[in-house]
Amino acid sequence: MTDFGPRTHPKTLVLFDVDDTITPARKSITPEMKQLLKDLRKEVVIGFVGGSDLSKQLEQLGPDCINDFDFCFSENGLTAYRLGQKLASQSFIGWIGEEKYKKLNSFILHYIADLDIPKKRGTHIEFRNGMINVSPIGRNCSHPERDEYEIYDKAHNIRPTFVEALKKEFSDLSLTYSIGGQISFDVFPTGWDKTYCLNHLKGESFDTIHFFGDKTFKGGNDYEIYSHERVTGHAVEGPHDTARILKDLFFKK
Ligand code: M1P
Repeated sequence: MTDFGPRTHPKTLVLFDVDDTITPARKSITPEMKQLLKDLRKEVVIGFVGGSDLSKQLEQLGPDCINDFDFCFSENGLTAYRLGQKLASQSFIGWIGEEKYKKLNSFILHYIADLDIPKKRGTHIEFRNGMINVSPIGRNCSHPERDEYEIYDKAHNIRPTFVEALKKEFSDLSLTYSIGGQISFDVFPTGWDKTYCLNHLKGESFDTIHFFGDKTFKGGNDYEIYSHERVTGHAVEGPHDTARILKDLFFKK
């Protein structure tokens, strides 16, 4: 495997969730966090593993994020880059097949059509490489509308109820439904959670893999990787907390 270049701890990898771990939810990284990660990259090997697709991470982490991190794992690692080079991966449609996907897609669209919620905005299903993302309000909503929807969703249990209906209807499919953000949930084959990215590290020789995430509780989309036996997990309450722990772990004199 290619050398990562000089690092104080070349056998330590630090992986980060994105939303609410190194950026505010669906917002851009701050210059302070960007600098901290740049400094950290002199100490250890770094990567991110997000549920979102790469286009959103490019918006949030900057257009050069593929080169700012040693590993970029989008969609839990179903889209992956190592030192700026794309790695081979599987696809959701290849796994599920067109016929079963059509049934899933139609059920979701009918369910949303019948859903009585205050606002609907469009792009209710986002078809990605390694998963689909389903949003009752629709991904075209504005930032104030997403904040408003999140509160409504919590009060009326919209997404958990939706997920239960899908589990019942598609009990023959080995699918996982993950509520990782504010307005949507991800649907992917069971096992294609964030631990999927560890498959890309099999040929590497890290002796420590740290992971930082905010949704590390059971049911959260960081839970599986946070509690994985190969990983030292850190539960954080936001980017400020991530920064605090990083300074404590790697920059304390
Ligand atoms: O990274 C967490 C989640 O971020 C987005 O969720 P939402 O738009 O609901 O806030 C999505 O990109 C989702 O896929 C992802 O898991």
